[in-house]
Amino acid sequence: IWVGVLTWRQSSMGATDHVSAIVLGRCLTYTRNMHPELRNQDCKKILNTFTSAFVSKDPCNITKEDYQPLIDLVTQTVPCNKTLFWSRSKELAHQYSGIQKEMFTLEDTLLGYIADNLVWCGDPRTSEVKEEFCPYRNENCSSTATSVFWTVVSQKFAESACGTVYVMLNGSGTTAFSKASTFGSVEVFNLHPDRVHTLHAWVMHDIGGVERDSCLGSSIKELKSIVNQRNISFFCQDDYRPARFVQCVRHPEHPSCSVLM
Ligand code: AVW
Repeated sequence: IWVGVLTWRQSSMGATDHVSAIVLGRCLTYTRNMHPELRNQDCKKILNTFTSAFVSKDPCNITKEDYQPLIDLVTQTVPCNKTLFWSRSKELAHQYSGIQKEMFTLEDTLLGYIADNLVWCGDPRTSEVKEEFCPYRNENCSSTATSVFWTVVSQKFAESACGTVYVMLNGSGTTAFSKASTFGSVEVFNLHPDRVHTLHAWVMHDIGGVERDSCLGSSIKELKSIVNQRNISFFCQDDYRPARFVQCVRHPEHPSCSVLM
């Protein structure tokens, strides 16, 4: 049934070729190889539930409810104190969680893993995954299949977090914290204060790059105030050493990478 979905072509608008095959393959890799404790998950069913959320629908008006069956189907618990959010720091966050294997970014969970970096959508005129292209998200097309997916899974990821949670932020961009980001608009507001007692922020700076923002900057003050208002404690650390050492792999000679620093 899903063979028809395999005919995606790379397009100027950036739809991913072979989304269904990739999703199925990643699901099998994750549940059979990386996390055998999830080996009972039915990857074909996960794929069908995933595609049902958006096929035959207007690619600009996907709703959170469209993805609810997928969210209900795939339940995975991340251990307390092991959740790592990120904003503008995806690559480093993934490198860090790839080494510190007990930490989970969203993309280290099954739902995040199957969709990482893919672009997909449907078309009301067919029951197949759309070929050629997917519309970009903009003011006339605010709820794309891809963007709504990340909002929904991010919300669920934050809701189920517990203990101390962590966020890796980028101090080399304009602002380390942005209220417009998924972290700032979805995840922060879906932490449950009865389960999450502390948010720990790591503001990382590119080695040899500019330091535009830091724990002392106004964007982090804003984050602290939002978090404290929600009765969650807040701590911030610039250039958290274990993550800095990951950056040091590419810059071993930099002074900040010396053990004496
Ligand atoms: P951003 P956000 N693959 O760097 O705080 C493709 O400003 O907004 O960080 N696209 C993705 C993925 C992914 N794996 N993840 C998010 N996106 C989209 C999820 C999404 O629309 C994680 F748990 C997002 O707004 C992080 O804690 C944008 O790409 C948090 O959300 C990345 O923008 C990162 O989102």
